[in-house]
This record gives sequence, structure tokens and C-alpha cells, in this order.
Amino acid sequence: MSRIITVAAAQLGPIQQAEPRSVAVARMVRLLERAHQRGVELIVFPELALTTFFPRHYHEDIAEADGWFETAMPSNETAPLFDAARRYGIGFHLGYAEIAHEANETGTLRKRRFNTSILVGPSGDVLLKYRKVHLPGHAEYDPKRVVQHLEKRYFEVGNLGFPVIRAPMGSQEGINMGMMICNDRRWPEAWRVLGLQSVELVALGYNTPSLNMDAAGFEAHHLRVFHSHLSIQAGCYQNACFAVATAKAGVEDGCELFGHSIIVNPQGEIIAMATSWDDELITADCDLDMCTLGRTTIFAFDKHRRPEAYGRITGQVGATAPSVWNEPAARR
Ligand code: ING
Repeated sequence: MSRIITVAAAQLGPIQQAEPRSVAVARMVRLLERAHQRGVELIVFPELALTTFFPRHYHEDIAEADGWFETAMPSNETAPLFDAARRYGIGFHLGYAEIAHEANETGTLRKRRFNTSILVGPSGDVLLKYRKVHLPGHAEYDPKRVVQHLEKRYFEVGNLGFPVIRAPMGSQEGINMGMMICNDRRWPEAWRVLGLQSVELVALGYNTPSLNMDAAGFEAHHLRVFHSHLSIQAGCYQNACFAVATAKAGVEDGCELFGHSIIVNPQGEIIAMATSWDDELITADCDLDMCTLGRTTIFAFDKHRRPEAYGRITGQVGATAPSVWNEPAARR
């Protein structure tokens, strides 16, 4: 019995500051309807899919940005998306800014803010939640930057790890699914933690500026998309899994985000790619049995990995200086 599932990346064009959630949700419902017509069983929406990419705006008091966050999921504004998904029996991934009131590491109950994504099953159950671990950018206003990237100001580092869940999806009784968000895709550690849980399909959304905003040196423009695809293709190949990577694209507040959403197979091949920077649906049939080859041969982790040699990966944060070679005394 083949394990083929039809998936979609539902790329979104720009969401302007003035655009209410109801408009963004209506756009996503339209993409869901189109997905249903194509027999799609799982649809992946972008990171922070309900609003503009607000971390480009500075607020002295971060509570002034709370309007960009969701305090309930689903809510009145997002219910139409859950209703449509249930009506069509389609599972979905949704990225959004989350306010949660929960205890922190010291057990103190407080208001917490995360860059979050959820996987929702065809019946509307939230199967899995993930909170972005790798927060790029900076926490304070940076006068040197053309555009701010204040994710470290508005979000806490995710505290759920990189979980994988096996759950029914579409015609499949069980698929091993995991998530990551945007900048996470650039870190091989994120992919490997999912791979070590036998992930078969990674859902990820991104909002990525098409121009380097760091102003820290020249980077040819075409490399922005290349680096994104390189990271995802490598992650899939090295962990023998599929990925559905969905962009929010286009110009928001004069800041351009690139599209080029892709679906990638366990050989690292791009099997579908968006070509616009607007709302666009790309689909692919994914034969999950394709994961078997890589994870039973080249990437049979149990046979080939050597954790005793990897201590630096969890033992260090930054890089250290290497040992310095000295010419043998006899030759001096
Ligand atoms: N965006 C970008 C990303 O990682 C970035 C930030 C762009 C970092 C390019 C480094 C280079 O795709 C988010 N939201 O993480």
C-alpha cells in the first residue's frame, strides 16, 4: 500500500499593516478551496500568516505590538479557516504570533510572546505546536539598519524543542510530521533533531527580506533565494525527509520579501516551486516511502553517527579559536 500524500504550499503575497486578519483569513480560505479542488490533504501556510511582518517596526513598549498577537487559537477571526479545513477534510500548518499566559522556568506565571506554528488535523484538532527557536535580528533599535528586524525584542526563544508527532493525515493512518520556522531552516541542528525523531515531512513558513538588511557587507541579491533553497534541500537530503516551505512574499511597508516557496523530497530535489510573489498554491504528491532509502543507507543514523565526536555541537554556543601550529623546534 503506497504512502502517497498530496501536499500544498499556500504562499501568501504581502499583508499590509492596515489589512485586518479577516482579509488575510479570507485569502487563505480561497487557497484552501483551490487546494481542495486539487485533492490536497495537507496545506502549509507561512510564518506569521495573519498579519504583516511587524518585527520590522520598533515599539519602545513591546505591549504596543500586542495587537499583532493571537491570544486564542482558533479565535473568531481564524475560525473560518478551521471551519473550511474541517469542511474539506484538509490538515493545515499555520504560523502566527502567540501570547500565552504560562509559567516560566522559575515557575512564575506570566504573559509570554512566541513566534509560533501549529499543525491542525483534518478534524480541526491541534496535533502539534512549535515555537521558533532561532530568532534572527536584534532586540534593540539599530540606527544603522535600513529596516529593523526585532524578533529578539518581541519573541522569547521557543521552549518546546523541535517535536515530531505521528498522526493521521489525509488518506494516511500516520505520518511523522515536524515543524520549524524561517531562520530555523538555516541551522542544521534543527533538521537533525527532527531527523533523530524519524520525521518524514517538515512544515515550515518564512518571511525573508529579499535584500540583506544587515548592511554588514555585500551579498548578491540572487543569493538570498539560493541560501534558502540550499538550506532546505540540504536539510531534506541529510535527514531523508520531505519539506513544504511556504513564503509570505511581496512588498510590505516598502520592504520586499521573496517568494519562491518550494516542496522538496528526501533526495533534496525541488519538486514544486512558486514563481510569483503573490498568493499562489503549489502542490506535489509525496510518496513517504521515499524516506526509506536515505535512512536505511547513507543516513542510517544508528549505523553511522558518532555522537562521541559531536560534543562541541551542544557543549558550545559560539566558535572558539583553533589550536595554532608551531614549527617543530628542531627546524627553527
Ligand atoms: N527571516 C529571515 C530568515 O532567516 C534572515 C532573517 C534573512 C536571516 C537572511 C539571515 C539571512 O529567513 C526570519 N523571519 O527569520
